[in-house]
Amino acid sequence: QEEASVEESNDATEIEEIVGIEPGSGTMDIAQKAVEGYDLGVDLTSSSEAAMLSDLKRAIEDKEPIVVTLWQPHWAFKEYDLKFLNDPKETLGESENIHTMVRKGLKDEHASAYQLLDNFHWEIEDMNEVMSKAREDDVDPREAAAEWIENNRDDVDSWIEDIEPVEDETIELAYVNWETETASTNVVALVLEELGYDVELAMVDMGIAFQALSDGEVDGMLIAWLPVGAASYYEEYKDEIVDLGPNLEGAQQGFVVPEYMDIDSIEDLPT
Ligand code: PBE
Repeated sequence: QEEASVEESNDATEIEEIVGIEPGSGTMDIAQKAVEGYDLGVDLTSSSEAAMLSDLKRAIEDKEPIVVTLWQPHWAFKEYDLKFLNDPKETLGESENIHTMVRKGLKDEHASAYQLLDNFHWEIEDMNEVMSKAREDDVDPREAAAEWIENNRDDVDSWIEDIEPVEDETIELAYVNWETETASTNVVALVLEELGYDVELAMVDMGIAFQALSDGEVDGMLIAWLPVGAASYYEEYKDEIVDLGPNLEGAQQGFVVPEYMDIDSIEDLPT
């Protein structure tokens, strides 16, 4: 009996939808392009990171087939046995870097903040540590970030050495309510506070973040996955913002399925 149900769960022809995340995300933009590029006969449904993760959890508990849009770093890969579907057309961002971007004029107006944002650079394991901390110990992201800073003082010191502390200056960072971006933004916010800044965090949609940065309404953001994920937004706004380059390298986005599913490639999905 067990075998029969496993058999069933492996059947990719049962797949009718790909469970996506927030409309307007880079992820949904490239997922839509992949659905078109591979001519898939499935619906790409939008939801949210949290709703996608609870659909994934439920499917795994029931050993049902499911395809989600997901990315690495993410604690989901630690918690479940998951695999990225191969993406031979390379539409989904197999090797992504997360870029730091600031508004024009920041360098002149808040040189220390600019310097820190330019210096900020960490590894996949670091981001995973902050995300997992927040999840497993159920602490708020600021506390998880503070703990990471405590445990990684040398890294933080290398970012801030030679930077002049400030007084009575405010920096506003835009971010999107995704666990990856929440982790990095909270770490940087705390280090800016160490330098003496008042830091305001604006949680917005990705399109709004790009627009606010290009209008100079916020000072910086750490959310753009490139060269693929945020490419549409980046193309639209790149002349009005300053790209400081990657703060993390080797991230990945794609269509992800539980290991028990018997498919390996996007090309195995129904067309
Ligand atoms: N994400 C999470 C975001 C960035 C990180 C992959 C969902 C996106 O670019 O849409």
